[in-house]
Parts: sequence; C-alpha cells; structure tokens
Amino acid sequence: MDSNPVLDKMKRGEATIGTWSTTGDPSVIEVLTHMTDLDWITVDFEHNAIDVSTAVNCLRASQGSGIPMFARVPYGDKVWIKRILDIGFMGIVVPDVKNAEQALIAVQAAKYAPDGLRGIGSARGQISYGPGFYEKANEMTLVVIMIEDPVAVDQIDEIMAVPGVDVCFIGPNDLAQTLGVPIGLDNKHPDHIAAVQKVVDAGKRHGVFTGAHTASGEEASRRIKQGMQWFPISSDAGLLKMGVEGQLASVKAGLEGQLDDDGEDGGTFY
Ligand code: 3PY
Ligand code: MG
Repeated sequence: MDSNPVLDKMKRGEATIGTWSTTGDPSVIEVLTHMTDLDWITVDFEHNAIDVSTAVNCLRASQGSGIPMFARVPYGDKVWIKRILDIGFMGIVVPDVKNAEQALIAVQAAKYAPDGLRGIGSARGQISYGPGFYEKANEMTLVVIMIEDPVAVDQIDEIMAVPGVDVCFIGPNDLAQTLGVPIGLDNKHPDHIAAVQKVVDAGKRHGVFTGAHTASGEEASRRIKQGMQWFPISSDAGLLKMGVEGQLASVKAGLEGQLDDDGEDGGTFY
C-alpha cells in the first residue's frame, strides 16, 4: 500500500464505515476484512482483554485484504502509541483527549521526525505498509482524537488546529457521562446533540474529519448526512448479537406467518 485508503476516501469527500473489534479474535477479523465491505477495523485496547500478541494475529488475519487496521490505545501516551503502531497498525484512536497539548502528544508519538518524535524500530510496520515504510508512514498513519468531555468540546478549535489531527471522533457514552446526561449511543439528549454539532461545525471550519461511535447503520446514515466521515457501527461482538437476534426474530415472524420465502437460495458461507 502506498497510501491509506481510508484517508484517501475521506479526502474524496466520502464517508468511511468500520467497526470496533472488542473480541480481538483473528478469525472474526479474517471474516470482516476479507468478506465484507467495511472500510476499516479498529481493535479496542482501551476496554477489552486484548493483548499485543493477540493483536498481531489480528493484523496477520487482515493481511492481503487491503483493509486498514487501526487500534484504540488505552491512554494517549507515547509508549502505548509507539508499541501499537510498531506492530503494524495503520492508525491510532486516542481516548479522552481534553486539550491541544494532549492532542499534540498523540500526534508526535505517531509521527517520525520532523513531524514528531516516534522512535525508529518497527519491523512489523515494514510488513504492513510495504517497501518505503519510513518515507510514507507519516502520511499514511491516521490519528484519531476522541472527544468525550465538554472540556474538550470547549477547546475543539485549539485541538483541531494541531497539525496532524486527522479525525475528531465522539465517544457518545463518555461524552454523555461527562455532560451529566443519560449514557447511550445515538444519544438524543439536547445537550449531547448540541455538543456533537459543535464538533461537526468545527470540523468543517478546520478541514478536520469528524465521526461518532454509532449503534447501527441507520444512525451512521444520519451522521453522514450531518457531515461526518468516520464511523464504527457497533463492534464485532455487537454485530454478532444483532445478527443472532435478527435471525431469531425471523424464526418467530416466520412461524407467525409474517414472512414469505424470499425466493433466494442460502449461499454457501456459514
Ligand atoms: C464512548 O462512547 O465513550 C466510546 O468510547 C465509544 O467508543
Ligand atoms: Mg469512551
């Protein structure tokens, strides 16, 4: 790969749809990257029992699919960011960034000199990105800064002014918690809606992409219309649960005579 297809797509004015991996299961990553049209996957190290050696196998599972793999680090410090990028992820998601200073620490940890302070020594980066890794890594590595606190929303102009911040991404649950309103994705509380809109508007002013963790494809379509570009729909575990529940609901609806045979055969993948 010579450029990051997710950055390329957003620069063309298109939205990108991914999901979170909360399982860190390479077999799941294999299916998602090779058999679906998702634009990217983010492995979540912030809240899950995923270790770095398991995550390497997630990267191996995605290899050859052309789908970029990103990782949410537990905390925006340079040791975590270096480790995660050095094993071959093509971008970082940094939780709970409250100000421009923290955003700058994240960018500098993700970029080699002269744009940053990342140390040299990524063997797996050279495998993931291919030949010329050190020349192209800064351009290709996506930096996603999470906005999860009204303190950050108040400083969104300063945060977005930090060179190298590609995406400002809303964590709806933590934003709700810090705003003091009921938690939940697709949050309809007016204070939450107003805070998210401030981030979207600032993104348009600064030419920084925006996104939010969505609960469903239906929400993602509304967020795209709102002017955002970077969304996970739920997570691998969440999509599995939704898929099972949807099929069980179909069994019930079929037994109650509410469904007809759609006339299509069932395919071969199971
Ligand atoms: C949140 O909702 O707080 C998140 O971090 C979602 O990724
Ligand atoms: Mg959060």
